[in-house]
Amino acid sequence: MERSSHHIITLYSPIHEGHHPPNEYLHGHLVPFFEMPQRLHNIHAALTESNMVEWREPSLEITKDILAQTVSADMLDYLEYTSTHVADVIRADFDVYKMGDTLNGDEYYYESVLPDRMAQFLRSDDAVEHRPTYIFDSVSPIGARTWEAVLASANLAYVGAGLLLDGAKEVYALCRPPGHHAGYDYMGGYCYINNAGVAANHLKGRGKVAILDIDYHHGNGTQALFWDDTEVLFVSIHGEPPAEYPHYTGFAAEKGGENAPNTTLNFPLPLGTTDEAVYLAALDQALDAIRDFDPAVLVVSLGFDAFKLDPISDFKLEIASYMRIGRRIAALGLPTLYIQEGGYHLESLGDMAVSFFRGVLYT
Ligand code: OKP
Ligand code: ZN
Repeated sequence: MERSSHHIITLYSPIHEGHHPPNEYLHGHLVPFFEMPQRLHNIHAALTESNMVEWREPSLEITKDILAQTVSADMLDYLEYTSTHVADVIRADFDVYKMGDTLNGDEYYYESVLPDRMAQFLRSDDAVEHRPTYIFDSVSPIGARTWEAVLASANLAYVGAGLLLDGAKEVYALCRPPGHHAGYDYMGGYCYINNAGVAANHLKGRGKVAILDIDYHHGNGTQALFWDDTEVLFVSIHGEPPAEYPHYTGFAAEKGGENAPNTTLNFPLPLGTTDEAVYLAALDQALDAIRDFDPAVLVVSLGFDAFKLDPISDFKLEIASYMRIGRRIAALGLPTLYIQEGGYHLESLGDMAVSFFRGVLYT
């Protein structure tokens, strides 16, 4: 094994800390919001100690114009407005429950309405005064500092892509909130803007782009963004639908739109997959498909939730599995942007990040 001498450029912004929804709803109980700031603090501390990374805190380059390639302008406006006026937006709901005087500005707007895009009988010409909806579940709440956190997160992906365009070999965008469940005009699953999508759209200037999504959950948003795009290959390994979230996508039969057949490739694996060999065999097939596609660059949606102790997931990978995964991905030899997605076992997140990037560096 050859020891490589360089550090991995790692992009980070502390602005994510302002986005900390208080809880999720679980069958009548409130449980902690699993997608919490401490996740990144633990990864940050472990990587700092490992001495493998070069930290950078890039300034904001992303703009609404740049984002318009990946996200509907109306949804961006909705997200910004809801975040910056959150108390106004939820006041009427609180008043109905005679709770108006409990508002303190620290609330989060939790969507509880079907997104417009799923409302098949809603017609614009008979719309009365109507506030559009874009969020497909109750785990992408919007608070006063969500907008700036989401922008900062997408910015890391965008700046990371720019560094690859400038010749960097690998970059890690330590994004939070994650992005892969967000589509062009919908948000959900802790996600608001699709960071991998923002990066891939930027990288398309360089040539074909492959996206490998190894988060435990299917990246439905990323898949949808590039569904009919011949220039972008989307490959995902995840807990199988319909059992696993997001439940309705990620079947092996989903292979791309009619103009772009076989540019989507899904590897749904059974819940409870305990055997690393099963996972690595799927990964090897995924990597073969990427080689065949012959992309100029690779984007990895990097989740750490396939780990055996992850509280909301059901694969059984070990910490050391991540080193093997990192080594295999890096062996492709492609300029690669790693984008943080999920991973919720707080105590192990740092160890997984270190393990993964050891694999990447010591190929
Ligand atoms: C985000 B990422 C509702 C459960 C919702 C959402 C999981 C989102 C995962 N009962 N769980 O892909 O890590
Ligand atoms: Zn996930």
